[in-house]
Amino acid sequence: MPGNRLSQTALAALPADIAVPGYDRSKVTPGIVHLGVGAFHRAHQAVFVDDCLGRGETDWGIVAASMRSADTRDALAPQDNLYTYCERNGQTVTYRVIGSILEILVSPEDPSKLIDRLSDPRVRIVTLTVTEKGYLANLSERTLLRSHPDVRNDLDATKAPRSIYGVLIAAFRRRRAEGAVPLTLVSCDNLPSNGKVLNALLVEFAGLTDSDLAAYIVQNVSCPCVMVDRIVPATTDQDRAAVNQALGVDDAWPVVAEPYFRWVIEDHFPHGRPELEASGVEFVDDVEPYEHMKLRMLNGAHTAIAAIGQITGLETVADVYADPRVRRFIDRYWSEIDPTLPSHLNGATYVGGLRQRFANPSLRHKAVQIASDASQKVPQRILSPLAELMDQGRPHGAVLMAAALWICSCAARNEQDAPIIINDPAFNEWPAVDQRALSAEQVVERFLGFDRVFTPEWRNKPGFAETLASACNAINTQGALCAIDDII
Ligand code: CS2
Repeated sequence: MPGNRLSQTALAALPADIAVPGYDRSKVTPGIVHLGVGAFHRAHQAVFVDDCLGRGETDWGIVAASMRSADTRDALAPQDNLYTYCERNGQTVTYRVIGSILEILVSPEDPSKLIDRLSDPRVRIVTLTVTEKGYLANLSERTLLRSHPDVRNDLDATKAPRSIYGVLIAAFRRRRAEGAVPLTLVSCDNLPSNGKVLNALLVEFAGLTDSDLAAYIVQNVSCPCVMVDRIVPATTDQDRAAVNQALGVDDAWPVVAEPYFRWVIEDHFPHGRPELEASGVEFVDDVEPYEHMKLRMLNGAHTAIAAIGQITGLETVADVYADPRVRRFIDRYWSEIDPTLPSHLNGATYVGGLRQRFANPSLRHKAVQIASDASQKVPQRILSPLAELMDQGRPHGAVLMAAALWICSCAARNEQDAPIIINDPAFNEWPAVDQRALSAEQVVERFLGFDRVFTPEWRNKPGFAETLASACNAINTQGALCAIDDII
């Protein structure tokens, strides 16, 4: 019966169908520092690194760091940083204990410890999953939010760093002084051209205080772009109970994911990398086409589905997607997006897969989770293909409707009159709009002034505000599910 904790010594007694690390973890040395140790990292990159360690590449262990809370460290440290990766596809469930994370640090507790690890000459790669907001940037313009308190704090060398820039810059300074190879930085966040964006922001940050270091980064630091794909819902208490039942010991924080994954990486690793190909990771010259396809097809549709869930009160992606009106609408959405994608990628096969992935009822991927930080997701997922479609005079009714759904999902109450939970700090900093007290035209006018989402070009597009307001009006008067059906 569960009661004991998962740990290195508990591994030998786990049931035979639970896969465990087949390598000697005490011989693994750190080669990667990961910033942002959330569920996605633990169900994606850390699993493939675990494969590499199992194949004998023992110099690529991960030192993971949280840039904010101590939760993951507190859950995993008592279990030797082991955790269960649970893969769910309908009724089929598999469990595997992952051993690739050697240590977890909590940056705010002691940033100097993280800088020590980042300066370790054995470490050659830094991967990041800090989410869109972790870049402290105006992402449409690829510029730093220079007045953000964390940026201002980190520009002052006498203060303990808080952001990714503060710790990375301190590490680069040390590595350069000590003659260690520069790090390769791999952003695994859902941003278009993630590597280029990270590089530009880091150089901008360095240039504000140390132009020599900025030049060193430009010349020496490789930031390959990557596309990551795997649906990883937040772990629930039910998930924990099921995992603990299967293991016979307690794992305080397992991760649950779908079987599907993709990791496409530009192969620019001047200081070495693990042989991830053997796990199905793809190395290519140019990631942009893959990234476009995934961000616009999967993430764009996800954001639209999440908004429908927020407005209607339907809880999960599978719940929303079970409605035939939503499936028709999302099919239309994908067919509108398709002409914006590179023709050499097989969009039809990807869409076929997405239909199954969104319908997977065993994942319980909550709308509120995907809707979090939506103001930082909508520009690259929805508005940028929308702008292309409008400029090219192509059909775009469903994509425009997705933008309207997001606006209507930022209301105080849903169609069931229950409060809508909005986890979006950037949005919450913006003056509140009481959607019930205003007309759709007035609401849209206010939203078009939210320039972290709508750049000035949107305000100048003839007829755009009116069409968007009429879509919002349809959602508010007919209900979201009828309004999306109406445009088909
Ligand atoms: C989701 C993504 O929460 C979100 O914004 O759209 O996390 C999505 O599940 C992954 O990108 C799938 O690869």
